[in-house]
Amino acid sequence: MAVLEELSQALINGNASKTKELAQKAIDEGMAAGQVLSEGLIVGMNEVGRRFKNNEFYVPEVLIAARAMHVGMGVLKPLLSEAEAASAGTVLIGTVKGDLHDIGKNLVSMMLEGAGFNVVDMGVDVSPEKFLEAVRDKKPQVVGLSALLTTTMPAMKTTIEALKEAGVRDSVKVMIGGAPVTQRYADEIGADGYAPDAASAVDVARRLAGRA
Ligand code: B1M
Repeated sequence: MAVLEELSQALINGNASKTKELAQKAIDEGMAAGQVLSEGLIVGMNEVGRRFKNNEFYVPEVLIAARAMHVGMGVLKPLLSEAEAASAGTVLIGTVKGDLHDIGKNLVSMMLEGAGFNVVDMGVDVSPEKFLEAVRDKKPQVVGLSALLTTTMPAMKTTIEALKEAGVRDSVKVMIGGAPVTQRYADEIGADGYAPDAASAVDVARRLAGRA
């Protein structure tokens, strides 16, 4: 089995030490960190998502796979960040209030860092007030909002409204994403950009930060 396929399988099996070992092996074999991420770890995580959806996997298996993903990402992160040293701008990113999903958001953060952005990661379950406070404090060019639940998508709208009410909406661009989110929803709530995946998030952030 090729190393990336083995890597995906180790992640699906939730074997964190094997995931770490294989991610390192792929790098040692000369593969680029971005390729190991997209063709190894993300492929594995997508399969985990598919099995969860079909009730072949339950929450514990998903959490164990998520831990393996985290460990694998630990190997790649410094290499992705090394790719471009100069800052392309600051992106403030977080998963919106009520939502605890962070795997996709972490991938987006890593890809942005790899593309030279200074990323301020606010974590999960971030309230509109916390986003507002951080916008005032960190003065980012772009604010990235992630949501994985249809029930938490409205928090994206509330966050944009909080920025508007505080008079800082015009000082930042807002980019949104997450599995249930669409371009149509972005237009509806007045976001400046939408990205369906981590790679396009980099292009959108570059455009919004005026670096495209
Ligand atoms: Co949850 N979960 N989950 N879950 N979970 C989903 C999202 C779900 C679709 C599963 C299902 O039912 N089929 C479903 C949502 C249904 C809906 O609302 N439509 C769901 C549910 C219902 C729940 C709970 C309510 C379950 C329960 O408790 N009954 C609960 C909610 C907890 C909460 O948040 N309050 C819950 C909990 C969990 C776990 C904790 C077990 C775990 C999260 C662990 C973690 O994140 N640390 C989990 C997971 C892992 C999933 C699935 C299986 C995988 C999500 C994931 O990580 N995908 C998911 C099923 C699925 O997606 N098939 C599911 C991989 C990741 C790389 O993709 O996050 O889409 P994604 O990110 C992509 C793009 O969307 C995009 O780029 C990323 C990389 O390409 N992107 C952005 C993401 N953010 C972006 C931001 C951007 C731009 C692009 O700009 C800022």
